[in-house]
Amino acid sequence: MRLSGLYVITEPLLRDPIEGAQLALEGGARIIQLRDKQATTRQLVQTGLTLRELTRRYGAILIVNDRLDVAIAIEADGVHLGQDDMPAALARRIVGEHFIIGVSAETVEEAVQAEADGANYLGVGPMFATTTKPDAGAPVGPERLRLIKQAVSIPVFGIGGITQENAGAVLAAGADGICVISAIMGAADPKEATQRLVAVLAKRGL
Ligand code: 3NM
Repeated sequence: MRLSGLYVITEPLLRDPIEGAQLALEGGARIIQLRDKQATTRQLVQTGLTLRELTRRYGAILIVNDRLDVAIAIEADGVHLGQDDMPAALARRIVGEHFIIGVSAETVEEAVQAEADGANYLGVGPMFATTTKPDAGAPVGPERLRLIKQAVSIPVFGIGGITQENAGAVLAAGADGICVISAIMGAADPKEATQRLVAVLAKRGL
């Protein structure tokens, strides 16, 4: 299955992950990432198992942030790894071919390395200023995504500060999809916010 479209990430500080994922799935999200920097491993596994059931019901993809062990344990479809997490090449040795590995890349060099290491997709950002990830660097903008897209052949998602208003600029730079947290988890009506972003993507066939 080609990785593209709307990729929604949970954030318990904004909304309960299960409620948020349910609304995003109802709105048409096809990829959900379990991300919870505060949870204990036990909590993460519990939430993950519920999200596994939920995403299966909607035929959606489930990715776990950072934690390869949790991703395997709950039978997620994949894991997302940052530059400080387990290197993608080592993760690949553990999971074999049939498991999605996503990697965060901020530069062309990181992107090329991630692809060589066996990543299936890239998250490139932050596209714009974001308060959701306090340790994110300065925005790299859609132009960086364009350069990265030209340098790799795996799907590239823009992330960071993406809204209904600026998503078009990220897609115009060649993104295969967009990842969002606050635009959906922080929305008064997450289902409607999802539908609106899905519509922006659909205009470009994504
Ligand atoms: N990673 P929002 S930015 C989780 O640049 C994450 O790698 C980023 O949240 C990166 O959609 C980010 O609310 C936060 O800006 C995205």
